[in-house]
Amino acid sequence: MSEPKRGWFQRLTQGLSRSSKQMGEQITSAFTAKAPLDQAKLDELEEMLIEADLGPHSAARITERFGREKFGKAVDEQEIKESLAEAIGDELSSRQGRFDPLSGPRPYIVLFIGVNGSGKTTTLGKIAADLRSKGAKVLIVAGDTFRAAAVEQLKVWAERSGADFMSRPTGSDAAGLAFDAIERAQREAYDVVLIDTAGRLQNKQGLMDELLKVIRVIKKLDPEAPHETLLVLDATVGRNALAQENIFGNQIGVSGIVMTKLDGTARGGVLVPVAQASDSPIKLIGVGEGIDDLQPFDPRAFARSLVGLEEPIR
Ligand SMILES: Nc1nc2c(ncn2[C@@H]2O[C@H](COP(=O)(O)OP(=O)(O)O)[C@@H](O)[C@H]2O)c(=O)[nH]1
Ligand SMILES: [Mg+2]
Repeated sequence: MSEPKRGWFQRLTQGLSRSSKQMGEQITSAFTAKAPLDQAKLDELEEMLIEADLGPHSAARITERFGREKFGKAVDEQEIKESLAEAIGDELSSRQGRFDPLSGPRPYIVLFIGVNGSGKTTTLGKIAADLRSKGAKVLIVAGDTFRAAAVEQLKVWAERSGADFMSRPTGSDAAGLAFDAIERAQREAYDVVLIDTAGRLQNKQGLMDELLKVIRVIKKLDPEAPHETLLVLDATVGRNALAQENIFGNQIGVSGIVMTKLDGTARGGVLVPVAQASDSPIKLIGVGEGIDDLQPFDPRAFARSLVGLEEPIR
C-alpha cells in the first residue's frame, strides 16, 4: 500500500465520478459565459462546496482564496477546476499519512476499528492481499466474534489472499483471541498481524470498553503495539463520519483514517472536514469493492479527481 498501483489515478477518477459529475455539472451551469467573476458567482461556488460536504470552514476559505485570485476576471470552467483543485489540495496537504507496515517492527500489529458496515473487514482483506502479493507473512485475526457471518467473510479474504487465519466460536472473548494471535505471530515470525474488530455491541460504551480491552491485552505482549490503529469511516454516511471520528478518536486513539466507499457518494468532499477535524492523518481511501480499489491517500490527486480533472499533477 506504500506504492500506488498501475492505473490508480483512473480508478480514483472513476471512483470519485459521482462526486465530480455533480460538481462538474454545477460548475458548468454556473460559469457558462466567460463573464467576470462577481460576488453572486462566488456565493454560488461556496454553496456548491457546502453541498458537496466540504464543510462550511473549508468552503469559505476556498471561496475566499478563489475570489482573491480571480475576482473581476473572466474565468472558464477549466480554470475554475484547476483553482479549486489546488485550493482543496492545499486544505488537505498536511493531512496525509503513510500506511507502510513492512517498514515497521515485526510483527507489525494493525487494529481495524469503526462502526458496523464501515468497511473494516473489506479493507483488512484488501490490505492482506496487497501484503501477500509482496511476499509478506500475514496473520488475519477475526476479532469480530459477535457475528458468525463476519468470521466467514474474513475467512474468504484470508483464503483468497493466502494469509493465515485465526478465529474463535461466536461470542468468544476477542481480547483472548488477540492475545493468542500475537503470541503465535511472535513465535512464528509473522511480518504483519491484521486484527478485525466488532463494530457493534450492546451499546456504544460496551464497544469502546471491548476495544480498550483488546488494546490492553495486545500491549501485554508488545508495549509498542498496536503499531497502527486504523479507523475505518464510510464516506456515504456524510457528516456522520465526523461524529464517528470524534468518538473513536477520543476514546480509543487512532493512528490513521481509512475513508471507504468514496465511489458510493456524490459527496466525497466529506473527506475534507473529516481530515481537518481529526488528529490523525488520512492514510488510505476506498474507491470500490475490488482488491485494487484501496489506495494510499494522495491529497493533490484526490482534489483533482474530486473536481473532475483528468490528469494527475506531478
Ligand atoms: N463501493 C464500495 N463498497 C465498499 C468499499 N469498502 C467496503 N465496501 C462494502 O461495504 C460493505 C460493508 O463492508 P464490511 O467490510 O463488511 O464492513 P465492516 O462491517 O466494517 O466490516 C461490503 O459490502 C463491502 O463490500 C468501498 O470502498 N467501495
Ligand atoms: Mg466486519
